[in-house]
Amino acid sequence: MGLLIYLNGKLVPEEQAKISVFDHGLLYGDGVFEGLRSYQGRIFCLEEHLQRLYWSAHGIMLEVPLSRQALRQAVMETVKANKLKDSYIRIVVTRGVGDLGLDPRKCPRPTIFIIASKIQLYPESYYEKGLKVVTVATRRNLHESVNPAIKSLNYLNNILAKIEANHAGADEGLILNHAGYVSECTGENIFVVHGQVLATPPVHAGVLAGVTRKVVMELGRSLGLEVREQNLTRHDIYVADECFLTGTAAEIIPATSLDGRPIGTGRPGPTTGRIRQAFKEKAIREGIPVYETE
Ligand code: PXG
Repeated sequence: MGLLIYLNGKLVPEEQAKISVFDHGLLYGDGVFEGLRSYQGRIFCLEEHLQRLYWSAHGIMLEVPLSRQALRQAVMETVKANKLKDSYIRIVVTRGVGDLGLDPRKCPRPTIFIIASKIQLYPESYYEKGLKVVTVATRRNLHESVNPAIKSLNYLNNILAKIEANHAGADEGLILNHAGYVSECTGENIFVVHGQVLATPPVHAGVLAGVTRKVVMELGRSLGLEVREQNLTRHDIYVADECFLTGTAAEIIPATSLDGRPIGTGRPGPTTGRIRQAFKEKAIREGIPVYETE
């Protein structure tokens, strides 16, 4: 059976969930999105994701056509309608249908849809052996252009980086910013472990303020690590004890080589393991319940 998709206020079967070819989300990538997960019937970090969606929309002067309360409800209903316990949820808001010009004033009504489904970016074995990462030539976009802190539908920069990584035979691409500092990977934030220090680039290095990133920083502190947001160079990763990537879809995944050089022992390290375990426990404990009768 197909999925039920929330589209502009209604739940419709996926075959009927169609978008106009005049939608500016499609014509120009004019829109924003979010990706969330539910674990055991609880939506993890729902408020943080909603907040970022409204900020992303505000950043491109797009009005989300639902109040925060109504959107929260719509997300819950979409998960419920598909009877999902462990799910990946995508919320997309586009500028809506307009004409063939790019002027957003010609788009009177934003389009909104929510897909509740599943996602697995990497097979389970990759979480045990770690990812091969290569530095790509594609640079992170400047803040003065589409700010990387906006989760917009313009992901071509990230996709080009992913293609470069694919061509190099790697699992992920490390993207540097224009100053040559580390920003993030194509759809994940990056962390390094040096002794008792857990470090990740600051948002101003051109990274998305990842929800998983924030949770991991908190978990790091509660595990007694010194957590720093600081500029990192590739050298900092080459000489790290451990490295891992974070994202809602990928969760926490070890990175065990960069540019063909093993990181640390070349195998996932103990600190990454402790953080992964703490994350799993928090995720099932703390989400917002979708099904009241539990
Ligand atoms: N950086 C970027 C550029 C992202 O797109 C993250 C970091 C992690 O953020 P959260 O809040 O999820 O911890 C993301 C989110 C994919 C895919 O297929 C990845 C994202 C979104 C959609 C698809 O890898 N990542």
